[in-house]
Amino acid sequence: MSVQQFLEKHMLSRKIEDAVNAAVRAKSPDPVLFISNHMRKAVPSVITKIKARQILDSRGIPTVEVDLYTNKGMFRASAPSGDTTGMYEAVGIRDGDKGTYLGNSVTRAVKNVNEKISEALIGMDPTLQSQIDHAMIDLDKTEKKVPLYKYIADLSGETNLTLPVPAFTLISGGKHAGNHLAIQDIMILPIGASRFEEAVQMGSETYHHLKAVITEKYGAHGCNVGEDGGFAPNISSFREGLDLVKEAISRTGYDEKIKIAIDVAATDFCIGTKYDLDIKVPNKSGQNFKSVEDMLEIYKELCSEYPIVSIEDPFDKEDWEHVKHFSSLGICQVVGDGLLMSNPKRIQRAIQESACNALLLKVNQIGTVTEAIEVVKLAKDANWGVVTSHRCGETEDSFIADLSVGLATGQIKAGAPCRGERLAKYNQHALIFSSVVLAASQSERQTNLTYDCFELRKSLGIKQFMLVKIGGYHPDQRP
Ligand code: 2PG
Ligand code: MG
Repeated sequence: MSVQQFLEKHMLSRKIEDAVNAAVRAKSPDPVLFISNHMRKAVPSVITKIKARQILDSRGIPTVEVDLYTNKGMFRASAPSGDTTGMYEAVGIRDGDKGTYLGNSVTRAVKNVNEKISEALIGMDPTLQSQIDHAMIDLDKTEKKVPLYKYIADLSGETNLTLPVPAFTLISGGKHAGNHLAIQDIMILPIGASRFEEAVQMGSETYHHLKAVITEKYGAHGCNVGEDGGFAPNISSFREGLDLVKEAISRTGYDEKIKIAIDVAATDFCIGTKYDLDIKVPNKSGQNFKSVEDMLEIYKELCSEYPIVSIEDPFDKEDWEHVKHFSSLGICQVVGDGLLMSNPKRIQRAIQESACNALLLKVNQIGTVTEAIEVVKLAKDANWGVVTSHRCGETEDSFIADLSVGLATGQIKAGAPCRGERLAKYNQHALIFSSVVLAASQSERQTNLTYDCFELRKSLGIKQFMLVKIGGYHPDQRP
C-alpha cells in the first residue's frame, strides 16, 4: 500500500485538517496538546483489556470487582449480593470451599471474567450495551429467568392472574401509632380504578388531600405517621378518623370510586368481654366500656353513615360467636386476621362456621409458600375474599406484591402510599404491570393478567363498574 493509499484509507488528511482547524478556532495556547486530545476523541472506543479481582462487600463477604480498559481510559465496577436469593434469579457463582471465606470466595467467577468473558468482549465497542449483554448471555448457559409472580402462579396452578386492589392505610392508630385512636387502621380501597396505576394515583392523591385536611384541623404535627405510614393525628374516635378520610375523598372528586376499609384489631382494646375505645386516652381509659352489642351497633351505624365496605377483626380474636353473627348480617366484607392467624386449622374452622368471609394472608405468619398456596385455595373454594398483607415491621422486600399477583388474591394491604418499605410493594406491582403490558405489546407471549376490581365489587355488592384487561385493553362488560 502506497503512502497515498494509506492516507486515503484512514481519511487521515481530513481528520488532521479538522483537528488543526479546531485548535485554531479555539485559539488554543498549546495547539499540539489540543490536537492530540482532539484526535483521541475522534477514535471510536474499543475494549482493550478486562481485569477482575475478588474484593469484600459491605458485610465482609467476597464479591467480584472488574476493571474494564478501553483505548480511552479505565472504568471500574463491582457487584452487590444479598441473602434473599431465589432459584430464578441469575446465579452468583461461589467457590464452595468451606475452608476459604466459609465457602463464599469467588475465584471461579473471577477466572470466568478474566478468561471467557474477557475473550468475548475484547475488541467490542463498550457503548454497544445490548451487543455486549448478548455476548455475555450467550456465554451464560443458565436458564432464562422467570418473573417471581409467574413462578408463584405456576406453583399454585393459578391461571387468571390479577393485580390486586390495594388497601392504602390513611390513618394509623391502635398499637401502630402514638395517638389516642384505639382502632388500628383506616384504609381506602380504590375499587373504581380501571388500571392498577390509576388505583395508585387515587390512593396517593387522597393521601395528600388528607394531609391538607389534617393540617387545617390539627396543625402540621397531626401529619406525623404511624408504623404503616398512615397519618396519626391525635384523634380518639372512629368518627373523627372517618370524617377526615371522607373529607379527603370528597376533595379528590373520586367519590363513589373509593371505599373505606378498617382494621379494628379489637383484641388490642378488649378487656375481658368488653371493649375500651378510650384505652389510649389518659384520664378516660377504663371508664366507658362498650359491650359486644354496643360494638355491633357501632359497626352497623358506621357502615350506613360512611362508605365502609370491609372490617377486619371487629371483635376479640377468640370471640368466634360475635364475629360470626356480624358476618351473617352481610353488611360488609369481614376479614379475619387475629381470628385466623393465617393458620390452616383456624381457617378451616372459620369456613365451617361461616365466621368471616375474607382471609388476611400474612405469609410470614404461615411460614411457607406452600402453606400460603393451600390456605388461599381453601379461602377461594369457600368464596371468601383474600387480602395479602404486609406486617407493621417491614423491609423493602417486595415479595408479597408478587405473591398477591401469582395467587390472584384480588386485594393487598401494604400500608400507606408513603414510606419506602410500603411503596416497595406498590412499586413492584407497577413494575409487573408495565412488564406485562410491554410483553403483550411485543406480542411475545399471551397474558391473562388483569387488574380486576370486578370480583371484589361483586362480593361487596357493588355493580356499576367495568373491567379493563391489561394488554389489549378490552373492556369486559360484565354486569
Ligand atoms: C395487621 C398488621 C398490618 P401487624 O394487623 O393487619 O397492619 O399488623 O404486623 O402488627 O400484625
Ligand atoms: Mg390486622
